[in-house]
Amino acid sequence: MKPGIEWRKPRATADNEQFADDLHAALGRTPKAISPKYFYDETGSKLFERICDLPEYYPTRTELALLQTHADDMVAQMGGQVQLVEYGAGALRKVRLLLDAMPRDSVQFVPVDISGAHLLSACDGLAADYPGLAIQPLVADFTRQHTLPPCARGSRRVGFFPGSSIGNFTPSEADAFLRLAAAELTGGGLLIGIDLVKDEAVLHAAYNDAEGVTAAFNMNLLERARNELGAEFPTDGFQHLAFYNPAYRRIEMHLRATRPLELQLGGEVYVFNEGETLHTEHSHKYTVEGFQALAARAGFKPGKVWTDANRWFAVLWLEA
Ligand code: AVJ
Repeated sequence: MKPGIEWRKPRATADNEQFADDLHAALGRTPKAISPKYFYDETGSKLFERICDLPEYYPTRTELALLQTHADDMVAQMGGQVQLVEYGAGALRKVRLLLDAMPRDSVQFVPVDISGAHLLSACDGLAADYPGLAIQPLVADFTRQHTLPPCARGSRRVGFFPGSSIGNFTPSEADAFLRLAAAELTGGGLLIGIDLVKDEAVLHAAYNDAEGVTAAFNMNLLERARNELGAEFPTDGFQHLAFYNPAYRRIEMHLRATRPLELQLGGEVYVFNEGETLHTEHSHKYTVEGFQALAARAGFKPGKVWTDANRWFAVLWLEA
């Protein structure tokens, strides 16, 4: 396998035009709602990394510990030569724990992320720390049709989807993603992290941190609209709202209008009543059994499961 970073030209999936179209659509519907993928510009990606280090935000820490303890066992499920595809790669922190357990020349690493500049600088850092590792970053929205580099002969393609990022999807979106993944990973498998159903107070604190980093992360969506699309709205017009919705077993994040107000975007005026929200994210929580059933319907065969003593988080191996 050819070592070093090979740069694949991004397709125009994450540009301003798409953001503008989606934001218009989001503000025009009732209730107002937008995809959380628009959190992740450069600033948003950095804020998310700060969230991962917050004392209240247990998922990152818990999953890192699982990867640390069980990397050998996880890698053993994957088989010899692999093309390792990380969906929503971000800072490339977790994958290092897997790479440390794999012979350098047995893996072709394909990190996929929507945030191009952020992905490339993360790849530079990874290449410096893992000389000789073949890295082929792909800037793309992995929920849409995308083309992975060809998998070398004799290699299995293995997906890595940590962080419970799948929680951002509704169950039907999760089903669609898992079907797409099962198709492109056929003959290999998927290593996926999921956040488990737990005490509501623990969940609530994780999305309402004392330092207000999660609030800034949520508000960054409006900052992007202002800076990139010229949106106009009162600066103090919105506040962060995050709560657990037990009926759907999910955390919901919203931007709530603190008073009746208008948001102008590209010649359109969108009205918010006092207390009305723009729904920005949901973060679904699962049981191991519930998630395995969802994955099985999408074409995976559930395998090993690793979980912490509190059963707050789980990493699952799924055969494709
Ligand atoms: C990246 C989707 C897993 O849902 O916990 C963290 C994003 N939002 N704090 C999550 C997030 C607010 C995170 N995921």
